Amino acid sequence: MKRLATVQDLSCLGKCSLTVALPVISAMGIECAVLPTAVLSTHTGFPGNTCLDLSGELLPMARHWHSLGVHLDGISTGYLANAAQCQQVAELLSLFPGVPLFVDPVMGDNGKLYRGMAPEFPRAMARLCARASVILPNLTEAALLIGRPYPNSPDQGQLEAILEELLALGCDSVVLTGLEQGDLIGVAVQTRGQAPAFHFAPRVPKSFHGTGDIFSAVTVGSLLRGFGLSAAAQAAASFVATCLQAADPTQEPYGVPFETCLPLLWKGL
Ligand code: PXL
Repeated sequence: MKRLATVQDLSCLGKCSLTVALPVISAMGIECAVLPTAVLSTHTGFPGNTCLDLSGELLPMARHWHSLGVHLDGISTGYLANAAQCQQVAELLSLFPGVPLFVDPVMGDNGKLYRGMAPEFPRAMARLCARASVILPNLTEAALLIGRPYPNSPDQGQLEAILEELLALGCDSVVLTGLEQGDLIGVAVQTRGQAPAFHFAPRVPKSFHGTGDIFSAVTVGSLLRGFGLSAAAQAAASFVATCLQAADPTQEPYGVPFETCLPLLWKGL
């Protein structure tokens, strides 16, 4: 069985980050080892959350794994609690040379940095992206990574320029999410030296916390199961759409009912 190590927070209520990555990756028949970056009472979409920063634990935990000679097939990152953790992930990576890194640069949405993120965070995240095989930013995170203003309704040419600038950070491939075009929602996928591909599908007009984390987990799981990048991103988009269709809009901060959709992941392999 393949083994993924995922580095992200444990938000104890409000399904996102580890509480979605663990079940999703497991349902795809991949072992999911976890390196928690912080423990929060809820994600930051609820007011007044607690946060225990685990920066002091990340490298000791990784060094312990290393001392056991553990084999990893991939390392993925999600929400990191501060800029120092971006550097720590880079150090952790050097303990496991040759293991592909998948970075979801979780920083913001709708043109804004998430509450509690320091202004210097995007630059630290951009340095981590340089080490990645694949990065999975949404449009807000893409703009923050390349230091440009958030583009409202970018056209094809602008999107292609953004993809090129993201690749210039140093990663091998980009999956750019959250591209809205009328009633459609899409992703753009590009690998260095190749043409970009755009995949659009009908948009489910609901917005829920944690769907970006579900998208990343399914994409990374699909890649580890041998899918190509476009097929992996499309499988993830379709899974998120199914979860959104089943979601009750009054439960927005609690996340989507992905649990009942998990069998679809196994069937899709
Ligand atoms: O879903 C992204 C995410 C992950 N982790 C924490 C968050 C958020 C988004 O708000 O607050 C702690």
